[in-house]
Amino acid sequence: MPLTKEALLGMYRRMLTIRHFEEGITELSRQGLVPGTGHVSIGEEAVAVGACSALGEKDYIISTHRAHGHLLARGADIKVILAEVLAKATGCTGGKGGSMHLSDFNRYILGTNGIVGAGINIAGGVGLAIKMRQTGQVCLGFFGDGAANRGTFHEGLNLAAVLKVPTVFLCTNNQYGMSMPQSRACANTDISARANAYDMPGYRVDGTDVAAVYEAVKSAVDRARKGDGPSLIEAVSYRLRGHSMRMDQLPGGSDYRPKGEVEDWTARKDPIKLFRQKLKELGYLTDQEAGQIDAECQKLFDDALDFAQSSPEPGPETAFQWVYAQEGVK
Ligand SMILES: Cc1ncc(C[n+]2csc(CCOP(=O)(O)OP(=O)(O)O)c2C)c(N)n1
Ligand SMILES: [Mg+2]
Repeated sequence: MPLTKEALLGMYRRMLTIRHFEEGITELSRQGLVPGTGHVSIGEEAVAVGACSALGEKDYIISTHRAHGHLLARGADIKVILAEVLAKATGCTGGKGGSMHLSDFNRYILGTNGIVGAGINIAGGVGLAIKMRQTGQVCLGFFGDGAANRGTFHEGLNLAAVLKVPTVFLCTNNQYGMSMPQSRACANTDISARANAYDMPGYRVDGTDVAAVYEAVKSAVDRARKGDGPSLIEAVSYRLRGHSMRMDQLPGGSDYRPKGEVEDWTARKDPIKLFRQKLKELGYLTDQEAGQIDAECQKLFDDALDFAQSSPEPGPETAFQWVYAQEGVK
């Protein structure tokens, strides 16, 4: 069924919310207000929103170090996420995890992970738990092109296929792993082609086209829910910012990219610009409405910032909290 006007506008709004959030924290990081670092997904918003829009309410996601977009696309509370990025006690892990350790169990977001490639296997394991419990859910595991070169990729996909678990493996190929171009790290840059080795469907989609991502993920989710096993999707996009906010602040921090490459992708393939254009062509959006949505999404960030900045820092008494499981506490 084609997406309705309301669904498409909702997706546009979520993409813009992610963009404002990540532009906002980039500025905060420049001002020294973000402890540690963080990895923004500017240019990759169509992957997060297209994929999460194809999930049912109770489907799980597992994510990576570059996760704000996935959390926001899945409906996590922007205030709680921003508070965590700013290491405040009101954040989702009480301000102790920061940008790379986000979760929202009420929204079936089981966590993000700074260990590249580790989430692939967790997503397969969650799929196995779903299958054993027979709950009819699906688990979507996000990972990057760099992660696809770790051994966990082979182990995770092979076992998931053997056990026929309801997991969708979604690789965001943003064409870089830190400063390493994918073309120098992969003999065959088509990651989706590896699906053949695991006897599962593989799809390669334009990751700057939110509807294309949605369609591919939807068919993989439908297949998983029917009990037909996992799929591999590769969403080809581009990281419009540096590897991390901190790396971008270093002199020459993005010198590893060919001159003009970022500018070219920004001009031609910014997923938000492309989607706005498409919505206008469909007659679903005017310039005035686009301006209004933009202001509303900016306000979501501004309100979240007020909340986070007026929140306390975690107290020293919380340092050992959640280190070990407590009896009777889930
Ligand atoms: C096991 C492991 N090795 C190396 C690192 C350092 N590291 C952090 S992010 C990253 C690049 C990951 O690239 P990719 O999977 O393409 O994700 P992207 O950053 O492009 O979103 C690396 C090597 C790490 N965190 N974990
Ligand atoms: Mg990458």
